[in-house]
Amino acid sequence: TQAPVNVTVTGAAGQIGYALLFRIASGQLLGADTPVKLRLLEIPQAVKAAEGTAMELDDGAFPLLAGIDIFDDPKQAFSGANIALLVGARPRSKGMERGDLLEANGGIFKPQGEAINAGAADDIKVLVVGNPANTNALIAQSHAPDVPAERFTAMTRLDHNRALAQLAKKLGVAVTDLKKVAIWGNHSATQYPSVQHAEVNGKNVAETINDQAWLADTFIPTVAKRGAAIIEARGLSSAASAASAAIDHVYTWVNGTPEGDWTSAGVVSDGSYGVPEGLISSFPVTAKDGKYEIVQGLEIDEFSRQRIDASVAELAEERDAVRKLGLI
Ligand code: NAX
Repeated sequence: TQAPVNVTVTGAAGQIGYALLFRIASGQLLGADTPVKLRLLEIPQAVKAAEGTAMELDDGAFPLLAGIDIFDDPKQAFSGANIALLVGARPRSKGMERGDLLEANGGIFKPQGEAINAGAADDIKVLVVGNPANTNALIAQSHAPDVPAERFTAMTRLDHNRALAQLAKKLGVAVTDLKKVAIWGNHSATQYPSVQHAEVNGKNVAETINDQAWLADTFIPTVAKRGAAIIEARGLSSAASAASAAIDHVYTWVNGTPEGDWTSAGVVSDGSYGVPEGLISSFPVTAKDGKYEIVQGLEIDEFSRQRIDASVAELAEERDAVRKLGLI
């Protein structure tokens, strides 16, 4: 049998952690042949709650779960990590300015980036879920100079999945009938869920829907503001759907995208599509041989151009703000 893969999860005692850890333990992150060892990172006050989750993981008697260790020190938690899911972050509290939010998160993602640099396994793959996810990923990446930059990614797969679900409903088809939907830019309200290249059973989605007003005024804001709608309905932010998207992001990264389709992920820009090099922005991406690659050569129409530029401008502002704060 295969040696266990070390999976480090931060924010393990939180809502997303509670949904995520059981899916990892059951083999859905890496596949049914791969045993996993969990390394949970929490702040000291939440270690006890993480221990409670670990007790329940034990009680699942998962055949693939080879061990659970709990830490409050990032250096230990990331030691030997093959996969790191950075879920724990500092939420925006009432009256908090963006600079304060970025600074608080810098205090989390800088030491985590350093710890990954110091002790993670050579094949480390990092997914940042904790918000502001793209910029938190940039902070961590910039403190891990010995790790190839492309190993740091930010999650927009939940936005991608939300877009698939909305389109499938509108068209009366299964999500599996849809291909080439894309999320561009920041995981925030400025994100651009694009159907410009999307296909439904081989036909262009925009032409099939034939309702530009619905696409611009209903579809895009529904996807971009879905997080707020979930909070309004549930009284709590998205958790199981976010965990599910994190599973999808890593599973795809390791196992690849199907021929003729792509997915969406926040990855380090190489300057493609006018997105400044180094920003961690969402793009349409394919995965092959354990690598995400930005889909190249797409024609970008005028509507898409404006939407992409607006979201990328926000990312550049966030980068400038964390640079000013000395966080990158
Ligand atoms: P919770 O508040 O339930 O859990 C967060 C956990 O992180 C807490 O247990 C806390 O103790 C822990 N934590 C805080 N600082 C830490 C540190 N330095 N090291 C380790 N652990 C630390 O939040 P939850 O609902 O689980 O959401 C987690 C994050 O995901 C939030 O930042 C949230 O905004 C973000 N989300 C991102 C999404 C995305 O699509 N990228 C969607 C869902 C979610 O909103």
